[in-house]
Amino acid sequence: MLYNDNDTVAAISTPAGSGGISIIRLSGQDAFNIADKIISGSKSGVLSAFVSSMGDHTIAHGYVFDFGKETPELIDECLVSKMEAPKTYTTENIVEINSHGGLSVVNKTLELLLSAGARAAEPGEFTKRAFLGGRIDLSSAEAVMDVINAKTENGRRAAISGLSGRVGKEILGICAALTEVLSGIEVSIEYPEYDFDEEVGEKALVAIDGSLARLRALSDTYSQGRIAREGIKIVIAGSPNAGKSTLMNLFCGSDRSIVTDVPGTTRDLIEEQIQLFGFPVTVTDTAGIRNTSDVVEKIGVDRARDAVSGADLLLYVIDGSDPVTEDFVSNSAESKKIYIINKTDVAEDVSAIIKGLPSDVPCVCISALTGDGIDRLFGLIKEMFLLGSFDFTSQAVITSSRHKQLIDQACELLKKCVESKNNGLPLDLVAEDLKLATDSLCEILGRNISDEVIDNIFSRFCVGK
Ligand SMILES: Nc1nc2c(ncn2[C@@H]2O[C@H](COP(=O)(O)OP(=O)(O)OP(=O)(O)O)[C@@H](O)[C@H]2O)c(=O)[nH]1
Ligand SMILES: [Mg+2]
Repeated sequence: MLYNDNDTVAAISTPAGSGGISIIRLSGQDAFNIADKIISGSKSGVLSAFVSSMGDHTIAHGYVFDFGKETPELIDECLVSKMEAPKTYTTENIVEINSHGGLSVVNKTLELLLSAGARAAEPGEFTKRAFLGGRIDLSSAEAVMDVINAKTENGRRAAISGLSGRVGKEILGICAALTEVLSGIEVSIEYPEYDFDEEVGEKALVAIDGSLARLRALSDTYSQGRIAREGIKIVIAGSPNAGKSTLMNLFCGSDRSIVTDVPGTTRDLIEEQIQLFGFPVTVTDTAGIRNTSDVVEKIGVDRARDAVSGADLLLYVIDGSDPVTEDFVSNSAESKKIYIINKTDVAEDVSAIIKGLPSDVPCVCISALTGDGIDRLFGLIKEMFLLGSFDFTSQAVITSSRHKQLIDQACELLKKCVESKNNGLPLDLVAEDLKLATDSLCEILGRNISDEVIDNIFSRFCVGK
């Protein structure tokens, strides 16, 4: 970062736009002096080091003034909170100004703070300061944005697992166990005359095995953690008139897509965010896939194919009452697929259709019109993604691909340690990989990592957090 981390920084911490109140936050060693330059305790605008004279962790009523004018101009009436370091969000001195939430008032107040000596905060800089100040580890800091962005129950639970330090604590515990092994090995290397090797080696194996099991369990939480954070992308595709839009509307619980009996009704992608079993789900309805010379419909079909390739789950709808020769659109190998035989309320016999489907892909018969079979479909989706069978409230859950990568890297290195030991290689070689594994885990907590990585993580934050 080009900026000096000792600067006092300011930003609007509430969302842009009009609201009942907005909060402008100021953090750094000069926060109180800077606030003094724009806030007065009296409506007449007398400067009296108002914020500096407030008690620690108190809130007071005051007025924001533009003292740069010949006659000080009253900008807003406000409530000011004063929080002295180190017991604050950033671990630094903090002033928060609760102002009336109009865009112009808030921007003017920020502008005055900047003229009085503050610097505009970078995205995530307040949280970055909390991390650099040692109040939270990097895994907790990263979870702050997840908490802000969480849109569903389980998203929130997974995020709070990170924020409350559950992940950090588990990693710290594993690091401590590995560090103990390392120091044992180092002692035995340093004092070869005592011949501890055998005993130290055995102890090391037990501890490494235990750590491996804990790390694998943590790594396994990622598939659920990722779903809780990012959700699942479900794409509904199939031939024209198969009932895709009717199914879409069942998912949404509203008439989101237009339904008619004219084949080719849906032409563009229709997307909606919903919640399924407490998880965020994006459902996309698509144009019926067929060969067409209609220019607009053709673009729609291309978009449908693109959407299919980016889906976590493809629901391929087949009209059970009038099955056309299907090409059973394939999506990428990693994503999941369910065949849906629709219109069972009017279809006579769907067994021939089922026979023609690949047997390794699940198939559900429904009537999107009456809702019959939809619970079976939801049940299958729940099973496929293990939704609902995971306890987010008490367990450490990883939601970040960075954490997953580092944990898997540490696992590989620990596996190598076990192999080296079993193959009779000297303990100092085992120690080398053990050290690297511990380093990987420390990176999750934000120890010994480059400024570049830190800046990159916080740049994804919003300004004001
Ligand atoms: N009987 C019956 N009719 C259905 C069912 N699902 C859909 N339909 C009817 O089938 C017709 C087409 O439904 P849509 O949902 O628009 O089909 P679509 O696959 O979105 O069609 P396109 O957007 O044109 O590709 C409409 O008249 C629906 O009412 C069903 O389960 N049973
Ligand atoms: Mg449609």
